[in-house]
Amino acid sequence: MSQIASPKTHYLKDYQPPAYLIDRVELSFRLDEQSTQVHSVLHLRRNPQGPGGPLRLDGEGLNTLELRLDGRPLVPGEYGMEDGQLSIEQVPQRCRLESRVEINPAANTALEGLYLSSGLFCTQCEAEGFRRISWFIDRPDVMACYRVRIEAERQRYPVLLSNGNPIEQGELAGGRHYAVWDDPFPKPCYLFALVAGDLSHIEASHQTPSGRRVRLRIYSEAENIARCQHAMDSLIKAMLWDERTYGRECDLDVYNIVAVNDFNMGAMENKGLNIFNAKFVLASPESATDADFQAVEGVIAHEYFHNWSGNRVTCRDWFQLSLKEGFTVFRDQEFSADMNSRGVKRIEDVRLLRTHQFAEDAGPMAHPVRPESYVEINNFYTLTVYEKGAELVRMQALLLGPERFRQATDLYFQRHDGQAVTIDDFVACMAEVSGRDLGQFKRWYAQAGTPEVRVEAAYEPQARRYRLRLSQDRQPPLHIPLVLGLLGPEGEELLAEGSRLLELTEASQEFVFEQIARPPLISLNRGFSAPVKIRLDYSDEQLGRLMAQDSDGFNRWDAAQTLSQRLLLGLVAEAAAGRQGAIPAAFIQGLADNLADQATDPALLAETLSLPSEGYLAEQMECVDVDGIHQARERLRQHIGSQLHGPLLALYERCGGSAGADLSPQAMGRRQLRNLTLGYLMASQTPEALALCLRQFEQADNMTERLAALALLAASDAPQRSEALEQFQRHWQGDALVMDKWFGVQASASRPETLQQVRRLMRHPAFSLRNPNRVRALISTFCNANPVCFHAADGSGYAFCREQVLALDGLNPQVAARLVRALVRWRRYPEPRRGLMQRQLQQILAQPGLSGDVHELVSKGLG
Ligand code: B3K
Ligand code: ZN
Repeated sequence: MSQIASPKTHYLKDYQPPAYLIDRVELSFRLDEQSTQVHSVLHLRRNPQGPGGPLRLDGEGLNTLELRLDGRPLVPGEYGMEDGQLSIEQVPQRCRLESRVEINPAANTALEGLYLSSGLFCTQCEAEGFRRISWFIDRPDVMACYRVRIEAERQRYPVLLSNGNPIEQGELAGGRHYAVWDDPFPKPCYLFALVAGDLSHIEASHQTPSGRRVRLRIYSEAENIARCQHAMDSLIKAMLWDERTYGRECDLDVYNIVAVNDFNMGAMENKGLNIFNAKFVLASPESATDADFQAVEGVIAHEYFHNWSGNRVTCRDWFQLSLKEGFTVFRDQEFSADMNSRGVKRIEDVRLLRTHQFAEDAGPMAHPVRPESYVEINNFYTLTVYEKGAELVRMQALLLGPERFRQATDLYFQRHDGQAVTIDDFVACMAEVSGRDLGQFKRWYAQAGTPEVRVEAAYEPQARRYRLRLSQDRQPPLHIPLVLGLLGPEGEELLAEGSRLLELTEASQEFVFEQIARPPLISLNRGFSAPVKIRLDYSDEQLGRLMAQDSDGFNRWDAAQTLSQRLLLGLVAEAAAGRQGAIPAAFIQGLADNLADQATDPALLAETLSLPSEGYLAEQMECVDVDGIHQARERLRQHIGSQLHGPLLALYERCGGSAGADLSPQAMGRRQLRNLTLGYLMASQTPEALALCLRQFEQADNMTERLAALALLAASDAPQRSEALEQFQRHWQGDALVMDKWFGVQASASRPETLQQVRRLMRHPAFSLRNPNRVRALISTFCNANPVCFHAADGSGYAFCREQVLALDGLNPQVAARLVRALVRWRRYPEPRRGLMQRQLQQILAQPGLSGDVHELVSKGLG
């Protein structure tokens, strides 16, 4: 009898409510590294809305020691155990099902269910990890109240945590002790959590507007406790923001966060007991970059916001994942925008979306925000579900306007509190409050792919009329909200209201503007109001005007990006034809003007002065010329570095001098700008630039500047390169998170010996294939952030990827499945790369015993 579910496709259209519901669960853990016993009592009742049929429970890898129904032991023949399910035919309307199982946390390298991380017991249950802990109806629409007793050896596991409130604790014989936790809120089992270990904590307290005092604790290993304060500050900011912005307050007496070293993703929003990848908790200026600080703030907030958008109101089934993830990402994006620079945050979010989500939407794994089918749900925690899902919420917020949107979210939280619901329920609240028909809008949730909007315009001087025709390529057409401005010759807004919201709902639609005195320059999709590609042929001169004059900061940045992109892709095409394309003086002058700009927010200026990444440029090519892109971009960087040496140096010096501990947006912006100018200077390859870089590496009082200098050195051929890497290693070898940065800068260097070096580093004592952060820092960085080496024409990068995917698949299928994505877009590359990538995928597929996770991605990739 097998407990391993064979891979099968699940369809949204097949949804059926559960046959049984579980009202209450009593769990009791006897923790032991190799042999933990889990005793569970499920208080079940037949679901009046259910389809009938036997009671079916999910379980995976459980050694079942005992099963009892209403106190009576079940004997073989009374139940079946097949394909990861326990089924019992004869079950009363209400009953008590007891099970006792044995599991082996030390052998759990998949990091799903109950596992050990650096001597700490911890859990990860989303999406379907609870079935690796105990027999259960493991689906989000079964919500129960939990009482959890944890028993462990006192010495090694002094801290015992679970969801909810601590209600009892005590000593036991043999050096053991126990704690009992009670969570008053019904929850799906994916939100269950348990932690046991030797942990320190910091504590704070927060009073909600209704007067509840919430005790906040962040737990970590003792040596890291000094790095937890930023996470605590972020948590309190997030609580205040959610009270103010959504009227949502914390419903708990105790809110705990635990940092663990081995974690498959960023963090997990378990009710009252968030478990975090240490990378998103720990931060100090010496050891973390500004980007790390911001990531901690964002992820802490994201998980806290889930307490309402995800926990109080949860998903009916996993097809609705974006209900909680898209909405919560939107909430965390807006939070970060309010805490930092709104304009910069929008640019970062759109860059991520356009570089990676658009790519996903154009590849073999393209799926709608609400997928219709999946084999392994863990493969659908994607940029589409998260980031595009957030854009869909953003568009609804735009269509409703801020007040109505707030009323609609109030209605959603109130109407569905304590329920497991669907995306339709969310949109219905938006529609009801606004009185708008959002039926057409909902197509966004069901269609994969990035829409394109074509723009044609005509100006009639006599009639002072401007006609704009917008056409979309989607069938049936989507409801696309596009914010538009019309600029006059001096950059003035020609529309009285400045910006206007156009709603494109037809395949092709004309918008007419009267009383337009002069031929306007159009600024479309301001603020990136819709996640689409705009097809509009601007001249370079028009882009220059938008860049200088548009009142919309996002479109100013976007015009600059389009100009650089056009230039770079032009250089790639010229080089492919054996010519050296020219770099126009006007382009360099435009940059020089920006370098001299002392008025603009430094972080925004840094964004404007940055060239599009190699990955983004690759996205713009039908058939990707990896080396051509790299060479063109390096040539341009070098040209900028030497042509603008003086102004770059001046700006570099101007941006110096803020203390590393100053984490204000201003100070962070200055560091970002300083690192960017250093990069251009280093590209010029002058001894002066190298001296600056070495000075910054040695003297920086913060990781943001030290690491940027190290990355530049690591990518260079400077004789000081190895000494710098060596020195960094000596200093940080005991600090895993910082060592990840050290692995990363080496893995991303586009140098001929990088692959060899990556292989060597895999034998470094600080590296382990079992730790997802290490794998991401070294192997994923090489495969995803080093296009030149990964796509080496001899196929060595691809073969390396295949080897690592297979090695990881036996340990941790989720991590293996993330990695294999580097190969699935093989059709976009010219021969020989295309064939070489395809062959690696075929070899992976031929491997016996492949996980469902990797199998699904590879077969879709090849299919
Ligand atoms: N909800 C978790 C992600 C779980 C991933 C499971 N494979 C973190 C988050 O989005 O907040
Ligand atoms: Zn989330």
